[in-house]
Amino acid sequence: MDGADFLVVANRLPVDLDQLDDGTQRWRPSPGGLVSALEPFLRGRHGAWVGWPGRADMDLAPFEDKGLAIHPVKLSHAEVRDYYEGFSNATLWPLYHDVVVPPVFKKSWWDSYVAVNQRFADAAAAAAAKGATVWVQDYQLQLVPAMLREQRPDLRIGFFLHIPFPPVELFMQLPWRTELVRGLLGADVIGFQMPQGAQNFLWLAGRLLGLEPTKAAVRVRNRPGSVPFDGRQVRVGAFPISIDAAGFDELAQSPRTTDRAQQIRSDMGNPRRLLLGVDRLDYTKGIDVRLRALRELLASGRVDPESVAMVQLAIPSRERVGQYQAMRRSIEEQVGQLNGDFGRVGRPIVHYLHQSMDRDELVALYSAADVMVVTPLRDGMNLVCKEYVATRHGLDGALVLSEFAGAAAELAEGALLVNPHDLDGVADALEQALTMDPEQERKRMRTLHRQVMTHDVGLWARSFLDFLDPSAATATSAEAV
Ligand code: GDG
Repeated sequence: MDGADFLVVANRLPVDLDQLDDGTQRWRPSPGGLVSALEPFLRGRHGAWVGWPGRADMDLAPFEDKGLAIHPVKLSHAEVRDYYEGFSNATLWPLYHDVVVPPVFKKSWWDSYVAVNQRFADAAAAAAAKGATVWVQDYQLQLVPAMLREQRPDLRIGFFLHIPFPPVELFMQLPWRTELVRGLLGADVIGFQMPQGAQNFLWLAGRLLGLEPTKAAVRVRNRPGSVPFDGRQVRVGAFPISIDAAGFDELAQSPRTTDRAQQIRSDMGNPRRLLLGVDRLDYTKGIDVRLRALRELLASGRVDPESVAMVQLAIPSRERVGQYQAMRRSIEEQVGQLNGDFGRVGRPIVHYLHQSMDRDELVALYSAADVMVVTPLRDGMNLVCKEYVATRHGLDGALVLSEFAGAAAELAEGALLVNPHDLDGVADALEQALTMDPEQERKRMRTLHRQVMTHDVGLWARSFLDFLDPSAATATSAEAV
């Protein structure tokens, strides 16, 4: 295989390896927002994706999948435990999400993180053509930019962080804070979801490495800051990610989806108002917050249990990390109590699903729901709320949204914003959403819908690549919204 001109380096590949009953294996596309966002850039040129196939100890040669070169990176069982479940998900994840649970600092996890980042960098260095553009994704791979630049100074290297970048006083807890900042500075462009994240990073580059970053406020998309480092000018900006809005809109309008949405409501006994939560089962998502607020409304008689039902889809996630096991037990206990106290035979209040769902069924659920409840304690962006909005072509439905989701900056006008730490406030907003008159709903949803439809994932990718690789960004600008 010749070297690739445009590479994505991410913890996971865009395909999953399935082990079939007869012992054979098969690659299955794992369609996600990132894959479809980057597809035009990857397929328009000689594209490649470097990532882990999702199973330990697999020796897999690079292969081609519909014109895209796939480079699997091997992780041992110990590395899945230490690099992935350990340093990525029990150290960095809680640290970057406002220490919602205490992060665990362990030197052996850090050592594994360094070793695995080096392996990803080596794989990318081997796969890239001269002068190629490489876009590294997310918190699992923050050392890759510097490791890659060391071997391949000819490359253009971008990095995007999907989760929040924490306040500086929290980041400073990390024993390996300077190494991480140095790792990121190997990139030409470092992207965050929010201006505040970019600002925090610039401050740390000054504090930890004695550099002199720009002082002007960072603004979204076209006004990044920068910091001189190692003879280069590193751009540091804010690029709020989004969804394939047109795709969700189209799917929601298909007769199959509208029929299925009706079926879902009727299976639930046609509740007057249907609430919906969709989250990975993660302690940052505030699933417990909304359940407590709903309980409060039912217990005080402000909401009649006969008039309301809720679907909570909790997608299984990181099930081997201890903090996730405890949280799952507590949420399932809350669901049980709500149904025990306020349900009746054939009519539970909360329909709790701990499973993944295909995209068609997910969109049917969005279409069926009157009120979408998104209450994270901290979230880099939150795509679920944007997906819900994109499916509301009829302009009905209400969105209750945490101020602590990145999406709140863009959706403040039409959503009912809540502070997830203020239980009374969440209960008030839920009640307001449940009783909102159709005219008010329409007005709010029109604003939300317009915002989401005009700020899709293509805009996100193009605005980042405008700085990293302008020729790639303009090559696909014909597909602009
Ligand atoms: C991280 C950041 C940031 C979920 N379950 C199913 C399913 N999904 C899809 C949703 C949505 C995505 O997964 C979840 O994205 P979120 O943004 O809500 O949350 P995280 O997984 O925490 O993502 C986050 C994001 O990265 C992007 O930068 O917004 O802040 O934490 O697209 O639809 N899709 C299907 N079945 C499921 O069961 N088909």
